Amino acid sequence: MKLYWAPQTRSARAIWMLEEAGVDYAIEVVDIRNPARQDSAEFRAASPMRKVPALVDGNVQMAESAAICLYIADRYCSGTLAPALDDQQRGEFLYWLMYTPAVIEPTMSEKINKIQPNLGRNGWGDFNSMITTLSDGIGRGPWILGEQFTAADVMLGSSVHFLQLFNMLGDAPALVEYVDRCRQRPAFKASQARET
Ligand SMILES: N[C@@H](CCC(=O)N[C@@H](CS)C(=O)NCC(=O)O)C(=O)O
Repeated sequence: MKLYWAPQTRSARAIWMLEEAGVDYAIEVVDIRNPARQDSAEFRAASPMRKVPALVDGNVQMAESAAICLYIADRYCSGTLAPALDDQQRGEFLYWLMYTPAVIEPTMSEKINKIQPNLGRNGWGDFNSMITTLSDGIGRGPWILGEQFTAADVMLGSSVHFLQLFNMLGDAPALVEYVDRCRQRPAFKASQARET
């Protein structure tokens, strides 16, 4: 398995997920900050938008961190890092897995760029509702589905990690405790060990 990765990006999520899954992988660094870079044909096939992370696993070529996390969980750890297809927690798992790209990231972007949310037109609510909904969802935890850590926690945990790094978390004790728990995981530490 090959992971296309760059430091200080969302591709840390994919390493975290691969480490949780315990599968072997190789890393290929993409120099995303160089606009003149020459991407390989394989990378462009896996990631048509030329963004990291991207994953190649045999004939499987794909990008998008949430999709990669779901792929790894279903393909290699079904029943542990993802509820099985017939598990009644599957729907809730998918909701939270998608919460990062569908709700957290758009609302973060609006807040950073001081864009007034258009609640009626846009599909992601507003930043404060996003934080409250996530805090309520995590509740007492320890993980978003309760006792079982899943790929949804990789996506949410990395998002809360970024929120805190960007000083955007505010007064959200449940999220501060949650991200502290995430940071204690050996797989999270392995993903951060590669950052420079
Ligand atoms: N929705 C994508 C976002 C990926 C993304 O934006 N990656 C950034 C780094 S964090 C990137 O590769 N930027 C380089 C570029 O756009 O050329 C995901 O979650 O994987």
